[in-house]
Amino acid sequence: MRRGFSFTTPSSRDILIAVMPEKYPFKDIEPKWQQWWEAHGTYRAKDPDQTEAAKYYGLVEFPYPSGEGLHVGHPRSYTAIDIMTRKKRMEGRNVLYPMGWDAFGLPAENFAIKNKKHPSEFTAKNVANFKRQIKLFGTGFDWTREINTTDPGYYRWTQWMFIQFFDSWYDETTNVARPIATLHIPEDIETKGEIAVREYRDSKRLAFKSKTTINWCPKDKIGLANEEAVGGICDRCGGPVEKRVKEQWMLRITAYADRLIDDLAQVDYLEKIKTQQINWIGRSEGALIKFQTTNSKSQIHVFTTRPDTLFGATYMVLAPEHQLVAQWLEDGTITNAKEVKAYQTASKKKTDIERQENKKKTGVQLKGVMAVNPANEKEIPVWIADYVLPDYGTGVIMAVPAHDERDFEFAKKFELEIINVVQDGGKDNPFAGEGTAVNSDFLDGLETKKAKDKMIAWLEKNNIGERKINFKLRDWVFSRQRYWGEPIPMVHCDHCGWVPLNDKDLPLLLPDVENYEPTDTGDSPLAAMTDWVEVKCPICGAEARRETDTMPGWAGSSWYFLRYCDPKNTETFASPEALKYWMPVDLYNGGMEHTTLHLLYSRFWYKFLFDRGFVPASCGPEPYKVRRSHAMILGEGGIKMSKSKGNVVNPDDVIDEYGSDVFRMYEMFIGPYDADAPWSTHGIQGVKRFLDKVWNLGKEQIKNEELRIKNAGGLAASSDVERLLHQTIKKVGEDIDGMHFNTAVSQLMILTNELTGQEINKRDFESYLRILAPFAPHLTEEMWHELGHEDSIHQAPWPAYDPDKIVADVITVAVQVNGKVRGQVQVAVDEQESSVRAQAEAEPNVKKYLEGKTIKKVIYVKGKIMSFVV
Ligand code: ANZ
Ligand code: ZN
Repeated sequence: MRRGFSFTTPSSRDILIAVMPEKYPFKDIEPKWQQWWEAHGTYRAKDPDQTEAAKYYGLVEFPYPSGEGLHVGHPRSYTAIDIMTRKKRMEGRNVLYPMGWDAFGLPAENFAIKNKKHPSEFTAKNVANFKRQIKLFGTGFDWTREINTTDPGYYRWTQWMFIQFFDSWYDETTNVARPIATLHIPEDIETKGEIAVREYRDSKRLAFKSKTTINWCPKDKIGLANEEAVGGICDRCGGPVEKRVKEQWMLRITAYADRLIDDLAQVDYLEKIKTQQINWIGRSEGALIKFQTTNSKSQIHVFTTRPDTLFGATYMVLAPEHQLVAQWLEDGTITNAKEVKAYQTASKKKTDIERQENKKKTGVQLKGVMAVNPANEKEIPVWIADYVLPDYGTGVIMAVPAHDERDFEFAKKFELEIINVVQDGGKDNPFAGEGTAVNSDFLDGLETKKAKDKMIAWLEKNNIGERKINFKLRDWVFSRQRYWGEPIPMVHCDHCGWVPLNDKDLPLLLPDVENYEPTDTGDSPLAAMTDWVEVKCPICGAEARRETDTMPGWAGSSWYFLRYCDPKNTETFASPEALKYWMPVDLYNGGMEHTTLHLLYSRFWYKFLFDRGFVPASCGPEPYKVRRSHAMILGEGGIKMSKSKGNVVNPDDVIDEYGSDVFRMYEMFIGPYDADAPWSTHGIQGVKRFLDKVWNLGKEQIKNEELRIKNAGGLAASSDVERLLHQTIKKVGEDIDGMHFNTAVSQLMILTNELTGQEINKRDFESYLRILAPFAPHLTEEMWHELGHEDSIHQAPWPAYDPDKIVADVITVAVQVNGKVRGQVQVAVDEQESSVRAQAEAEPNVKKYLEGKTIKKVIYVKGKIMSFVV
């Protein structure tokens, strides 16, 4: 292997090299240092008992190891957080920057179905490829902490955590999850006997079975969470989603809805991330109102955000699939059954989005039943219409056509009564949203907010309604009828109901099956494995059956950041000591596409573990202190990279041609970190030239034999260069902390140009290398060792800048009042106008001329004159 430089007696060849600019020889250098770092454990995080240093935990979302390998978009965030964690390490922090694999998922399963091979085979191959690629990037991950969600040593804990959810209920009075054993059983339930008690407990658990209408993809044969079926379109295949009723495991994330909103105040997330989370949770304040019905004993409950408009409710609308409709069809209350059933069938075929748009208002009145408006005792008709969704609020609305647009259109079409109950006085908008209540008896004259409160008080007093907060957030469907997921560690016994496995029986391994195909009945392939399914009940020993659903793809990623803290622990998912030291995560980077699902799920999961004391209280209630988001790298010309467009840039090719340091540096230089940026061959060549320049600059400095004997305080470079160096140390440091990587790189380019051809002392040259090191770790490591160091540059201290050496040049600005010079002020060259003005106004002589006068006009000629007209 060729050495980068040589301090031995120069041969004629060396002299030649010294005068001819070289290309940065990345092929020799980069693999060498990658191996060296691995052998020396350069990026290994120390366990808390091995260090006194403060920690820094940087995290990037771990990838799903797909068959395609990494995309040039992946290393953008890996490199960004790599740079930040490298700087923290140089600042003396004990850094944890880990990587792993979120490896359960559909592609591996589809591969298994197609090839009749175990999905783990495919997964292992992809993981190896991803790892090879990531190592090429030179990212400083601590590979000794690598995790894989499909590893039984990992999913054992995912299963254990599921059992803890099952073993918990949510105490709303204290707002924490508690062991189910602490749940108070009401007396009337107690007296009903054991089964009633069990059902009561089961109804309160945080993991519970529930019959729900689920989104069913007929093509993938899989139940989807609401968030995977947005707009009625399957997230996986893009096909239409149907509704099906199925018994599924659910996690009660809704119990945490308020805390998931409120605790956002404690964390530093991008504002758009907070907004998306808040909107997804969708908190609405209003009231639950109970309407009596004629010809039926049933009441109709509605959720409304506008209880103040109750006097204007002239009809009601149920979602076609509402349970009351089925009940009334069955008991014969409904007299136009045929028409009603036809409408139900038709609406099943529409997606949620189509239903909400409901361009042509459709609906059918339920003949044979009327509702009674509790405010004025008027009988009002009851309809079904698909603009009312079954899974929001109570699935029923009180229609107030005067103040709700959709109700208005519906009422117009079907000639239903419209009563105006809010008047804002404007004649252009007689149907106001908010304003003063009218035609509303005891509410008349009140503004909306007061009217709402008064109505709610009235409802509560008369026992016909109550204040109610409603959320868009649904409980988390935690069942999949697929093979390649964590088996749910539950057994159903006819005597004991749902029983969790004992700890000693974990992990419950995913058994080998012959056929990976889901069944047409919707059950997972595990259901066909009689031997596996039939077990003895862990409590009573009777014949029982295992759960055959597996966990959803989001399970393993909901707590992986905890496992990195202590990945090899076999006694617990992570020791309290490790958690106390490492948690919370200092910086978490990931895609905006994970804001509403993964981020919400993992915050919920963490809060639950925190409530139950499995995460020490000192870690705090939030897992991530800071959340940032990277943007996309687009194809050349700004179009999204995609296989079909043939514009996908493969990182392997880029590294082969330019090396890792150029690749890393280019990805940081490509544009502001939070903005999408197009890949550019021209751009990467510019960065390549820059690193060649750095290489030659370094070579010259090192060639200078004197450098070796110059001590740190020796010959100083010119003061201009020195100022620029210190300014650069400051700017690069601040830019890294603020994630302005592109401007840090430009500043390094400016400095490199300035240094080229200059004689620099060793100390300054080393400072230069050290601030470059996070961006170009290989090149700088090579030079660092050539300078005689034996330790890694990545463990050398981050250089400090000298504030005295970076003072910007000062200029004098004349201050005029009404055209006459009255004074002058000294300001920095790039001083902001507002600051110059403040200093000018404070100048004692100027102040005399301004006092007691009104400034009519201010003109600033940058760097020259500040002129006031009074
Ligand atoms: C009466 C009313 C009068 C309403 C008025 C609005 C305006 P957000 O803010 O999104 O929570 N609603 C309730 N459940 C529904 C369902 N399942 N499908 C469709 N619409 C439903 O919206 C709450 C409002 O959405 C509720 O308040 C209800 O209409 C409607 F001038 O009740 B409102
Ligand atoms: Zn049993």
